[in-house]
Amino acid sequence: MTPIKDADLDHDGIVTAEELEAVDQHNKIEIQTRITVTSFICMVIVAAILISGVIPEQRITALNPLLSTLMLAFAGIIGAYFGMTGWMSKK
Ligand SMILES: [Ca+2]
Repeated sequence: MTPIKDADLDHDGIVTAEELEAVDQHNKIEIQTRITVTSFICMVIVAAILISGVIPEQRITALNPLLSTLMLAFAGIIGAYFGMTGWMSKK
């Protein structure tokens, strides 16, 4: 999970258009993977905080619509990632 910084993949001193395109594609997928992993970690952290009892139940009830939307957004990011990678591997 590391972006490529040096676009000269075969180390011949010349950066071709194909190498640039390959590095761009790789870095794009890496960033999407990071966003997805971060979304999953945030989902787990939010769920853990809600279960832990640190926040009073009244506040959780008041924030219910916001929390539902947040969890749905995280799940949407994760679902879109898997859908997109599956679709891209078929291409
Ligand atoms: Ca090269």
